[in-house]
Amino acid sequence: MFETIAIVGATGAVGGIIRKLLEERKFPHQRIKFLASKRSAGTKLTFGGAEHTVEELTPEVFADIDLAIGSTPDDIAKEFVPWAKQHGCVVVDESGYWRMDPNVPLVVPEVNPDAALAHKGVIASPNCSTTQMVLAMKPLHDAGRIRRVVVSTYQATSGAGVAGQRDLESGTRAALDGAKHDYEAFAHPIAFNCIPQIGSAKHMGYTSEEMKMVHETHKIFGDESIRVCPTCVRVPVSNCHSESILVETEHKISVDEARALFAGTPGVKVVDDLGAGQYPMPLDCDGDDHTFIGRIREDLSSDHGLAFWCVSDNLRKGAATNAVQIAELLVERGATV
Ligand code: 2RA
Repeated sequence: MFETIAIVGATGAVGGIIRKLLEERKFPHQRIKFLASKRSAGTKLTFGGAEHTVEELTPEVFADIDLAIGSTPDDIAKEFVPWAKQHGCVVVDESGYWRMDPNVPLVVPEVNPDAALAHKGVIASPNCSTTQMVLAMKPLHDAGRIRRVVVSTYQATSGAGVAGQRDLESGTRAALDGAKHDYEAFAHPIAFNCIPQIGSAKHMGYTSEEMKMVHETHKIFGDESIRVCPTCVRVPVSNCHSESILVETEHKISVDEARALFAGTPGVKVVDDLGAGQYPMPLDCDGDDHTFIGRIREDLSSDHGLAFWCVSDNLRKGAATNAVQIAELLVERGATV
């Protein structure tokens, strides 16, 4: 068990969900601390029926913390993780900063749990768009070895933070009223629109968000031969990312086999009855820790291809839930120091 645990970025949207999950899932601990920037220090939060005061994130605060779960911007994670490590505190980090560091395992507990056990003080949780995709890929890769993935994402505004969700609401209201709206989180209107750019231009016409899906998938599966072609799009949805995924496997997997494989995968729920209008949709998956899969069908354009639709709550499994599951894994496997 970790005696003293902490949430870094405790006042943010994901930090709030981490707090709720630790409480709901009765994460074992004796003491808990809530850390945030100087600006948010002093905020009162409730946990386990008691009121807690948020403390400022400083190097010294880690002196008596055994496990920290961090959800902060990359520049903050770059700074605080070495402070924690110096004090022997294990960090599960939700930011993008440490994910591709060769000394830091990148973990989705249902996919590569063993990687977490080899940690050197820091374990990273993947980007939300990668997490739900690799969870869906895992049973197919085990059964038929995935060679190629073509994925198009339909990413919710919550992926751009609370300001993104605010932009969707106020931008939609303004558009309906014929009023002008200055967007905070997006470079283009998100109301009644789709924006085919998430992140910055990065590599050969692909964005940083798209290249995360490529590199993080390779790292999680430990297999750089899987070819990934992503297109990431921001859509006017408040929460839950959707993905249209096409995989090509070395050994053919039928639709029935795929449905059974998905149904037997922890963390996955199949909702797949086109005739009855049943398939995963963001509004139905909001607040749920599962990754939902539907529209499972054979690829009409190749012999070993399988197409499906995948929806997951990007703030939960795509962020908070995955981080808490990593921490639970460390406790279960006794890898607490
Ligand atoms: C997004 N994936 O949706 C990002 C958040 N990490 O913008």
